Amino acid sequence: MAGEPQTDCLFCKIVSGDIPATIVRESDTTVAFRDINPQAPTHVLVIPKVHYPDAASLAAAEPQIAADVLHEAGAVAADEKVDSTGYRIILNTGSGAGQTVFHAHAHVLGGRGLQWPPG
Ligand code: DGP
Repeated sequence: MAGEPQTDCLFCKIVSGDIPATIVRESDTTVAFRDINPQAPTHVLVIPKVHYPDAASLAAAEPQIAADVLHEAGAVAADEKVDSTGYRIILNTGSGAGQTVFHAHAHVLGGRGLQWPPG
């Protein structure tokens, strides 16, 4: 069923605690944890607890939870004190755009200069 945990999904296993992660925030609907391969001094992933393959499908099915992900991304930036210097929220969508884990997630990157356009 839509939104249900997937047995082969890495991020569902982080939500369930079967795979450890450095969790920095948690809400009723989201978990935020440090990326295993950080690309900036702050690099945190915010994921919904429900399983949808990308941000667009999450937003279509569960718009409030998609809003919760964005709210938590902003809260992470404030916790990490990168909100005053600027930070980036990234929603890679599709393998052609670099998405490698097909459970919706927002990257929160900050703590260094960020170029535009991104690569
Ligand atoms: P994306 O390329 O947008 O699908 O981002 C997936 C991110 O997930 C990537 O930056 C690396 C991160 N990642 C992959 N496996 C793990 C893991 O087991 N633990 C943590 N904390 N992050 C992971």
